Amino acid sequence: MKGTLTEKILKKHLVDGKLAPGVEISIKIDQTLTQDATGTMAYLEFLNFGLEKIATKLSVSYVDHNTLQAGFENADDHLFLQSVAEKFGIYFSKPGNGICHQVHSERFAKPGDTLIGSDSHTPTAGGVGMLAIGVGGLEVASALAGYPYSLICPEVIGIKLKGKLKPWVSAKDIILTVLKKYTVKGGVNRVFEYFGDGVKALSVPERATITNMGAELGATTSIFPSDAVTQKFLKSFGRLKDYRAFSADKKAQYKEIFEIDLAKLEPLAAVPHSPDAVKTVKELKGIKVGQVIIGSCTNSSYKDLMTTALALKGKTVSKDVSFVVAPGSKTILNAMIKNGALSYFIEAGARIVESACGPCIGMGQAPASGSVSVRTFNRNFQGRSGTANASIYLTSVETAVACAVYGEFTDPAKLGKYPAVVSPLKFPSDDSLVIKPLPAAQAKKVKIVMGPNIKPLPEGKPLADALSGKVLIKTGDNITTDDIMPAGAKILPLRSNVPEISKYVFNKIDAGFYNRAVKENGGFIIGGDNYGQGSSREHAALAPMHLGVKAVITKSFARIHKANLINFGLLPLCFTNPKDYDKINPGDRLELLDVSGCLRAGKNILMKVNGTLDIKLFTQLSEREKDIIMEGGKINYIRKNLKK
Ligand code: MIC
Ligand code: SF4
Repeated sequence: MKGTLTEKILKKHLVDGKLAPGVEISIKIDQTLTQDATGTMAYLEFLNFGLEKIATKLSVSYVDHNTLQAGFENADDHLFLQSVAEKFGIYFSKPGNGICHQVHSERFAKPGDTLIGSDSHTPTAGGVGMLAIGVGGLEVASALAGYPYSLICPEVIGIKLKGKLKPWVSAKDIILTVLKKYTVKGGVNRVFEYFGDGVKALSVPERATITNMGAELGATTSIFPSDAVTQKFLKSFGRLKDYRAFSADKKAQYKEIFEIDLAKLEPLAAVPHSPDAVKTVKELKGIKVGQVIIGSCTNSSYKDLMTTALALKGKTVSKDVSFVVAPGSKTILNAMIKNGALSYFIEAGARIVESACGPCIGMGQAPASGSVSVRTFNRNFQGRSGTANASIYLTSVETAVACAVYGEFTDPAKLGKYPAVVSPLKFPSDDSLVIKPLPAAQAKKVKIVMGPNIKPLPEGKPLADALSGKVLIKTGDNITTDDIMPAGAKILPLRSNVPEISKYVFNKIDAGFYNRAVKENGGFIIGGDNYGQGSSREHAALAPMHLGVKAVITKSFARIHKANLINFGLLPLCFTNPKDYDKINPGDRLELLDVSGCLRAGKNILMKVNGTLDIKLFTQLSEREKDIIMEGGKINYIRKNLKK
């Protein structure tokens, strides 16, 4: 990794460990971000430490996920988040201001600095040259309390971009190309670093589209250099002072290099139900489309929206398509009102929704039964849209507009001349939905507001020496945290209430799970490869823990979910021989003996299945992680350290 951007930033922030891929290191965190759906837990966790103020240089609390207020729950959460932000010196971005990642890039991201965020798409800020990592809320709470962030030192993969994209082909097609090659599990403990002459031709929002969807590789993060393009971007948001030039050495050493000739790319789409199931738009030609949505933290920048608006100018959306636009931030929405482009949407027949995550997380706009929805988002996991039997395709805005106009998959080049979008030299700055940190004396007086839906965190119990129980569920490969702990308009408002949200664990793939877990007083989860990919939601660990799940045994884990399991005292175990996965069935009785002894000694753990068969399990944990598991989770562990 010598000479890479990643090495440079890690070196500057290293607190503990050696920069050697595969070993645990700890780094200083400059900035944090949270969003409301994970933020309430993160701040409840922070409050647990009993501190008076935050220790980071800059922290921001966004409200962008739970903005549909069908009951009191979400509004109560917003007030809780605002009061915590005001009390502890955190910026607060109110509902309607925009999607956390889009706003963070525009207003706060700083080249060369570190950021962790309780949302898996935090790497979006890598478009500005920041080392930005998605984590569980408890990691953010710890960073707010001044603790360094620990991670496996990543390998660095170089993605060399050569040449220039053709008209109607865009940044989304670049990241889909990378996803096709590396797949949803190809990025674990890796950073994807972009370089080459093709980088110059990409604006910051285009770079951010790529680093954003790098999350779907399961990567630690993705990053672009900071150059004249970055400087122009920061200047347009009045932040020239945050600019610093920053690039990898000419002879930077990458683990491997994947070269992409941009001129050879063509419009692509991820087909149901995985972001790495990539096909060309040509292959999909003629598939009828019922809904098209432009938005999400992947593709709702000024460039995205202007390209859409100009491509639509004078055209009308197909009568059989519901066309929805969710601008990424209020700043962009306002810029489009001021330059008149918003009316192109209106005249073409678009439905404009709030600047928020909205349909991306199943908060409204669920498609019709069995229909096809084309979205510019980053995830098309089955059921995430709110309609289990809908087919969700992920594309660029260019392809999405073509689908909207023609009502079926169509090569966007058919739309005519490619619109040339020039970003404004200066965006209007508008702080009407941002609350800045208060002066200390005022902050001290703020009272934390907690509505009735905000329930205390469940307490972790120290690790027992013997674990026994039944197999509650056996899943296949690539199970997402959306499968484990679904989101959507009905379940998301329960994010601050673990006992209530626990009723929905695995609900979409196994409706009987909750009752079984309660009847059996907990038990085990068996998973395949890449278990827990996707979202950073801690609830996918917290809720199973609340239901008495004792350990999760898989072929392999996704990075953030594994850390979340550890943070809540749940043992992440793997089969020493992956074929043993086939020997276990739902309902089998499992017994694990001398668990802590084996853990400490770094030995395999022996598991008895139905009292007869012996299976060997292992776990890869650092000494720090072992301590956390022994204590029953990171909150107990930090409390103990604070006492010391
Ligand atoms: C997502 O895109 O899945 C989310 C919703 O933004 C999640 C966070 C969450 O579950 O609250 C993520 O990506 O981490
Ligand atoms: Fe929001 Fe979707 Fe981005 Fe997650 S992926 S932060 S839900 S817009």
